[in-house]
Amino acid sequence: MTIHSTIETRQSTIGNPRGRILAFCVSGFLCFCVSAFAQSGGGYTIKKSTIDSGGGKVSGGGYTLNGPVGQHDAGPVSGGDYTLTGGFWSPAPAAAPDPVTPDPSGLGKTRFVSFVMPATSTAETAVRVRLNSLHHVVPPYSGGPSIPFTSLEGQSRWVGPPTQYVESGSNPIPFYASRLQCTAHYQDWSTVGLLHVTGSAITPSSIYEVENLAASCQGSEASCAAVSAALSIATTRWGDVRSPYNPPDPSVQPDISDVSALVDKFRNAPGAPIKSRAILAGAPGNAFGEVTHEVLNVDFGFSHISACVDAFRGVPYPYTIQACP
Ligand SMILES: [Ca+2]
Repeated sequence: MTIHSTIETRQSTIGNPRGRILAFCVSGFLCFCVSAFAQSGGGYTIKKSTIDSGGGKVSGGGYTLNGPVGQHDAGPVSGGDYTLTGGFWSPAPAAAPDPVTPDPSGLGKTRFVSFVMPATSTAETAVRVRLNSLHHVVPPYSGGPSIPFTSLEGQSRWVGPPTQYVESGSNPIPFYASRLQCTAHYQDWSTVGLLHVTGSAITPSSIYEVENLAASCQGSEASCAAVSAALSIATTRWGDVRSPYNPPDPSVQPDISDVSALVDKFRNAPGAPIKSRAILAGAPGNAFGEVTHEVLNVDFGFSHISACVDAFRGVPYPYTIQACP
């Protein structure tokens, strides 16, 4: 005959009128009750203590008792969308930071995702970009197949340190941009505001989710529960820099108005798209077509107009995504 039971004992403290008793009887045959009475006498004090683990098999006569005693693992345990904080004295779980919020312009971009960093706390956080849906082009490019990136879907990248740039030498409106990287980067983002993020993993016709992770996640980002709600951001079709945008518009883009918008940007005309929307070409010689510091730091060039004209002709997106180790 085998009887299973679990006994959990609690603290005993001076000042606590009586100790706690907790006993579970799994079988109907035997009930164990363990009492911990208040300890007092003389000048002695018994402080908080736990009984951890220490269970095992006890046999006698025809009986066997398998009994785990006390609790074993206190603290947070995560799985799927759930977090269990276990134990009598486990530490309080770290609060999730505030989420990033949408770019108030509401306008899509081809090679950037833009969002507003929360200004509510100066605590360090890291910003994760999940690659949910990559380069699913509808309708397809007329000049050839799109590069499939589906094998990278589900991966994440991290937002690197922000740098301030200007729209052009003659129009020094400042903006912040960051590049994606493979490792988490923690900092105080409270003064950044609107942030434009680029990288080889930001491709046209894609969907991303952006999350903000508390500093307590450092080193255990994959299982950490102190994560904000996610903001979903979609990129527009290759070369699509001015409304109408696909998506949500189902039309083939870019059209002639997109090419015209980039000519306006080249001329610094009023109403031209901002850099994060207008930049299409990557750094010369960069195999992944990365939009580097070098590209962001110079005035808008003709290479981006040329890329838009190619896209207008139906030429597919030419760049690939750099893998992380
Ligand atoms: Ca357009």
